Amino acid sequence: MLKRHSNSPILRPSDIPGAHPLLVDASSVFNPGAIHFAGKHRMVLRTQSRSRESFMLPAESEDGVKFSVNGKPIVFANMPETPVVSHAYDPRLTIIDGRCYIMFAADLADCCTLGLAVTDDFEKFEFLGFTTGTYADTRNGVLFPEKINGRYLRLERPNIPQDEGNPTSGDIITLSESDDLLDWTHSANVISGRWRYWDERIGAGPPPIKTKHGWLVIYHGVATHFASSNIYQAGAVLLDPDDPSKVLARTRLNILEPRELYELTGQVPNVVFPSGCIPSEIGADGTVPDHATLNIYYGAADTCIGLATATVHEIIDACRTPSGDPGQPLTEVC
Ligand code: BMA
Repeated sequence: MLKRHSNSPILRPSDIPGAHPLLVDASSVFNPGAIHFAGKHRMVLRTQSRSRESFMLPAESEDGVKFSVNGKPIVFANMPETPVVSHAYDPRLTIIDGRCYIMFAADLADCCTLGLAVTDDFEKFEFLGFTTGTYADTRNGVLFPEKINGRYLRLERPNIPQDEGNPTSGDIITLSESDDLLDWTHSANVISGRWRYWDERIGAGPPPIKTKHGWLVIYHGVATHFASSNIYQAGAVLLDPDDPSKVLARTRLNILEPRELYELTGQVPNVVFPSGCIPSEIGADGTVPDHATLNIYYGAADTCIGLATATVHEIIDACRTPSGDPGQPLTEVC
């Protein structure tokens, strides 16, 4: 349902400047955070060197398609030496009160936690802390761009232990609340994975988009029941504008699945992983209008970055039709 941009993939490992010796001939660039900030389209890229170490790089663009990448990895001011973070990755960007916050996954010795950083200019980045809260092991944290009922909100995906040797994952996207963006308390389960279908394991993608119909959340779903490999796909859910724990509609079909060669093959085959979204316009009331185009940036096969688009109207329509959950018996003959 999403349309791939004709320039997709818009960034490949060969686009990473070898400015830093560790990033000469980088192995991958994927799962970017994206935002329009200070007059430009901006991304924070997840990139891996040939040592498979993870780095974040800033990138900027005038048109949202052609990005120039700053080859110097982001060094977060005030980042403590302990606990030791083996990988910091999958940044999600949200503007709150004019500042750009970066929430990212941080692999520690025995769990994954969510780190929080902030920038005002995409040159200096300050680490604010590892967030704490109900879930010690959690990932795919995304901040809402405003307080609701006086509190900050985020979606997150608590990790549950998987089969030994497999990466941690989970099948519930939850809503948490906070007064300071650092300490979070669970407030509700929002959606669960739908076993046997496209979105068995799930996690929020880009931060929620405010529309006049509600909060539009693009998420990833993983089908785990194929023998050869898991398939990472994208879907969407519409949440109540005043109480985002309430689901108004959810796509029964995925809206993007791996089909192009750069999505089917790479470091991890069969992956589209949406993580950034930039609307073509935002109305005076702060909502993204129905006719606005969403640029959706996604990691493809954990190797490069794809761009796909749709209007708000098209994605909300896909949340509503066809209705129901996968597996529901057909009641009409078409
Ligand atoms: C998830 C995360 C993502 C990654 C995806 C596919 O569990 O690790 O960063 O893109 O798997 O490998």
